Amino acid sequence: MKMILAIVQEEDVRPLLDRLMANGLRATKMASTGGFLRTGNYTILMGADDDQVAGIVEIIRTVCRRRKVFVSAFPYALGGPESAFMAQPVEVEVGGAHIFIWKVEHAGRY
Ligand code: 2BA
Repeated sequence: MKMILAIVQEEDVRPLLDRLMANGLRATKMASTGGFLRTGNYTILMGADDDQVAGIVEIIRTVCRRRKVFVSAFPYALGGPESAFMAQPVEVEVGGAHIFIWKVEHAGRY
């Protein structure tokens, strides 16, 4: 068994869960926040059998889109308070999804 963790953007989370549920897969959605932009995203946790993993990754890859966002401040990323606001918005590409997969020793419902 594997644990799949996927960090996805807000716009993608609903269609992603719809697709996962339609395929009989299980998932948990948690609200999370990116360390760089400090904006909201979602972390999806999925416990899955080994032979389901490729299909899940393919669903995530298909549903989650890359987007360009403009940010006018990096309050934490660039250092001191003088860097909190920039004159020109900067374009940053966000998404589709960051996926981490690891082996599960044991899983069960108690
Ligand atoms: P954030 O950390 O808020 O990052 C948002 C976007 O800002 C990133 O999009 C990337 O395009 C850019 N970015 C992040 N760190 C940067 C840096 N040090 N310098 C320049 N640009 C930077 P994504 O790569 O699509 O990441 C989206 C979200 O996925 C991230 O939000 C974070 O919550 C999560 N994430 C990405 N890689 C991760 C990792 N290795 N471990 C844990 N979480 C990760």
